Amino acid sequence: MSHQLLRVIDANLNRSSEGLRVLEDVARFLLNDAELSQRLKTLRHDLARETKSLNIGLLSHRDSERDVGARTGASYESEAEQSARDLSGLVTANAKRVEESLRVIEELAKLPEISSILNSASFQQMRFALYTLERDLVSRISRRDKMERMTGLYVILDRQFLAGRDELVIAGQIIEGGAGVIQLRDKSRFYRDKKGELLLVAQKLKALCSQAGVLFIINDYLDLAMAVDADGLHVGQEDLPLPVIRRELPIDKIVGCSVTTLSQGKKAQREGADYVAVGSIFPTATKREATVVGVDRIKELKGSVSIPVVAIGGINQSNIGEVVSAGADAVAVISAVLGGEDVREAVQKLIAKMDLAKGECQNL
Ligand code: TZP
Ligand code: MG
Repeated sequence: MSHQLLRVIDANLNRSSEGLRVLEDVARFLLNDAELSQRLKTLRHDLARETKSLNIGLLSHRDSERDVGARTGASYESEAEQSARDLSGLVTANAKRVEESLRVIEELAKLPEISSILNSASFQQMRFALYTLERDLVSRISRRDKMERMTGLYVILDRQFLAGRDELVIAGQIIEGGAGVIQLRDKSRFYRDKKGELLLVAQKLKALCSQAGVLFIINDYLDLAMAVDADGLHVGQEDLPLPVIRRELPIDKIVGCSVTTLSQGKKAQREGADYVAVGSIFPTATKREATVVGVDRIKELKGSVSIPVVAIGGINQSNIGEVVSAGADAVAVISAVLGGEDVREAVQKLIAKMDLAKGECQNL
């Protein structure tokens, strides 16, 4: 094989393995994502295995001092792009670096003098694996910010609890009170058949929440969540399966899943849930048929999953402290906020109790 060809292959192998190492370390240390880092590690090992026989030849022909590219400082991004780069930009830049260099090797491996040493199809396979990994990494990063906001009070705006009150007015009071997440929930048959009306409500709520920096989640309806560009969708065990939802939703949206058991929690995480809602923690008149799981289930679930755990069901001012002390990342309520007259005050009081319990946990 010619000196020039070995130099091109050497440069592109270096680019791809370095880029892969950057991506792997992002997945491992910044995202704490075992599954993604394992996939990247496997790819890095595959690459090393494919090119092992060439190592000595490549090093013998390495001539970095006389590489004209090294002096021109060739880069994949403009200076403006580099300075504005966030984690997602860093992932994209490195993924592109790997994809492009794998493509160069893939093409060169078709030449007769190389085809007996390198298998072009293997490099093509690695390139395609990386396209998927790039998407999964960017998706993970863009959902991470929303997952981190899954703390504090999560108020479910259940339309059956409004008793004629206006959704937007009530949502405004919930926001003023300091809740960080609002979910729109409607279980009535009436609106299942009149989605257009629910859509209008959802659109207005989404605009209000975005403006206030509050996460807006839709319960049950994937189509509505997509139509109003909600931050996420919440589903139960009998709704559309998580893998289907994950496939349909844009990659930056989160999905929450209701669970009662640890195995449901682990399964939800494995299938792509960004948070789980565990309950019913206490008996509740809002959902009489719900299984009551007790406060200990929160602690057990926290030990079994790494995604945020939201506690739900029968939580009010007198027991919210217990729920927070058990380790819940967020607390979801309906009647404790919508059941009374003063929504804003109810939210404030619940949050004050949560803060108190958190303070006590830290002092232990
Ligand atoms: N899922 C489990 S319990 C429950 C849901 C939707 C009801 C929560 O409402 P409340 O009034 O806060 O008990
Ligand atoms: Mg549901």
